[in-house]
Amino acid sequence: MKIGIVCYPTFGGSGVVATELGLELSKRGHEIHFITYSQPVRLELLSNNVHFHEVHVPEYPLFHYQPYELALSSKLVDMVQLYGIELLHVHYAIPHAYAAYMAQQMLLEKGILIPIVTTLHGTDITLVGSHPFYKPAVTFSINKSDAVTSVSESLKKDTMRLFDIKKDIHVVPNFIDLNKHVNEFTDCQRGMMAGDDESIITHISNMREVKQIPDVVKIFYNIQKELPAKLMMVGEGPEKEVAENLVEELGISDKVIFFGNSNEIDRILCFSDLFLLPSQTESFGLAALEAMASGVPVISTNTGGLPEVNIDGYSGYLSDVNAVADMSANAIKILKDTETLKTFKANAKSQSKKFDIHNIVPQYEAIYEETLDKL
Ligand code: GMT
Repeated sequence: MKIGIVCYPTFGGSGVVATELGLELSKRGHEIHFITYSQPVRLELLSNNVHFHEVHVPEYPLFHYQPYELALSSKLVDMVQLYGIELLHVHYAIPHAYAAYMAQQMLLEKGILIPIVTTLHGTDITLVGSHPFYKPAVTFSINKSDAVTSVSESLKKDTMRLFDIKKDIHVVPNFIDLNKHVNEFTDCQRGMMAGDDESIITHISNMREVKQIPDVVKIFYNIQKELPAKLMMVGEGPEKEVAENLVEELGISDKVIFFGNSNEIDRILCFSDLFLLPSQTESFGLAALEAMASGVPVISTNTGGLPEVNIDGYSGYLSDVNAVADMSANAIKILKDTETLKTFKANAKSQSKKFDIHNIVPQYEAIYEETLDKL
């Protein structure tokens, strides 16, 4: 199939999933066209089967806001015609599903029928999408998509509860390429980051408010009072400064490393002992799955899709949002005993196998085929 993928090209989970999906589909013989405003961060290699088409939004002083949806829908129309793309898979409803629908209508005028598969990722539904400003457009775009998928059962329920949805929503969980998470480094160069007796705790996110960044620091503060430890903070976002200030205030600057955005997530996870994800909400928690695939147990909240990914008392622990004391106690429970840590690490790895890319990508292929057959 010739598939056009529209996504946010950033470090955010939806962009990562879209990119990894495109790359795997290309390995399975499909021709993939990424159409977005810059080359997706995890898309390092372009090939015969993987193309990238940049959406330019010309600056015009009359426009207070430059119209990205308009530029995207025009680009979709052009690329579909030029490359004979047969199906559009858009990740994140806003504004991608909306722009794709406009492109579909323009192409129809030219006698070309192109189906749209929309994947809902979370914040497009739970945070931004349900805002009264966007709700009518999001509801319309979802209902007009030819097929709709969501990354967890929990997100499907939220979508049905928050919007007037007439479509069936297929749950296709996020996935992981386990081969990429084989730890290649004999000692992961762990010695560069921490002493032999120190546990390494990691948090990776785009550091927005929903990630409860102060809770990450507070949990670590409690841990390091009980056992020697270092905290690796990976990512960039508005709450990073809040975390830096809190770290300073708590007097633990020598124990916390801020990495910024990184393309070496596998390497950082390789030397990590525990992953913290105390989010307010999380439709899936791809970062937690990536940690587990590297054999890193997860201390997370029990909201959204997290209980579908992290199993309480097995691959890590789940607590209520803001339950800092509980999350700290659970973290210490795992870390303070070598045998317990070893068991949780093995369990985390084993749980991640449920989300093996080779089992999940065929589910998308089946949806594409079914959608094309219905035309
Ligand atoms: O959570 C983020 O920081 C990025 C965000 C996004 O919109 O790309 O992630 C959402 O989609 C990911 C991929 O499906 C999920 O793993 C995340 O749980 C989800 N984030 C939230 O629901 C807050």
